[in-house]
Amino acid sequence: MDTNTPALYDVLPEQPDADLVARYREEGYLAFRQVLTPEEVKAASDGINQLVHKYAFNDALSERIYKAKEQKMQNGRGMLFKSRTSDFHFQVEGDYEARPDRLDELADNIRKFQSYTQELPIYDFIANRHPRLRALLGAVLGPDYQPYSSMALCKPAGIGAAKPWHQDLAYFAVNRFDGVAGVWIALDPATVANGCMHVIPGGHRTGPRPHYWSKVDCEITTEEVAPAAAVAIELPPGGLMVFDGLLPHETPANRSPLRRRALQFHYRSAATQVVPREEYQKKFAGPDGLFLGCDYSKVATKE
Ligand SMILES: O=C(O)CCC(=O)C(=O)O
Repeated sequence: MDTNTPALYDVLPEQPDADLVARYREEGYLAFRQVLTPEEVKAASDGINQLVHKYAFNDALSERIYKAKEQKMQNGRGMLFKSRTSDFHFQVEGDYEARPDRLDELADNIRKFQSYTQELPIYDFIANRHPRLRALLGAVLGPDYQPYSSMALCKPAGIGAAKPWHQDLAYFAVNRFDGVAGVWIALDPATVANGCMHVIPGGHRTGPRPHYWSKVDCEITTEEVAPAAAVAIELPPGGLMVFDGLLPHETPANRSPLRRRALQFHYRSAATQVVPREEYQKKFAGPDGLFLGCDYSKVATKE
């Protein structure tokens, strides 16, 4: 197995073979440049604008939550629009001022979309019925895997904030950590300049790492992740990365003039159960039994 070059391939096969699955187990991720068609990318990208136009400042459909004043953590500051009938919500980037008379501009300044799979048929198709993605997930998680969450980060041109080093399982309340995978799909060219994914190959094998709330977000310290070992995964629109829930990863800030939108979905194996947070916190713990993940009760608020 060639582990000296990134686990980045052109085509996602119809049925991943044992070598690909072995590489996933070894390195904690696989990336493919060509997965969604240009039409699927366009529909998924336009969908973000459609949802912003449907929900933002529409008091019948969504409520507005604005935490800027009490929120010290940079990545939790933007205005949040929350559906009144489902868990769907989206949040504006940092200090960007959302205005009802500038919805196109607002759509280009969204930071986060959450619980969006059922909002549009294109998201449901990609998340749950895309044949090659289903085959890939079946190969790495086993048959009867289940959806766990949908949460996508977008990085607006020029102001897109960094998502610092973290493991996704630092957030997810499940009872075991060997059967959770994320799928990250580029909707724009994702480059180092506009904030593509960076991973620590094989970093999932060390298990849970300590996270803390910084002034930016919940993150692993740089001593814990050795950024020199990181690999940048640049992907064209429609390219996809599947990665282990324990793989340390980050995306840098976008200071470039090009936006970087992405979709993200998480899945769990049939053997993995969702459990109460107290039970999960006892497992995502160090030798002293202390929780190592992202404890929302400790989010920094303004002094
Ligand atoms: O899309 C990004 O910028 C980062 C996504 C990510 O790492 C996450 O949501 O956990």
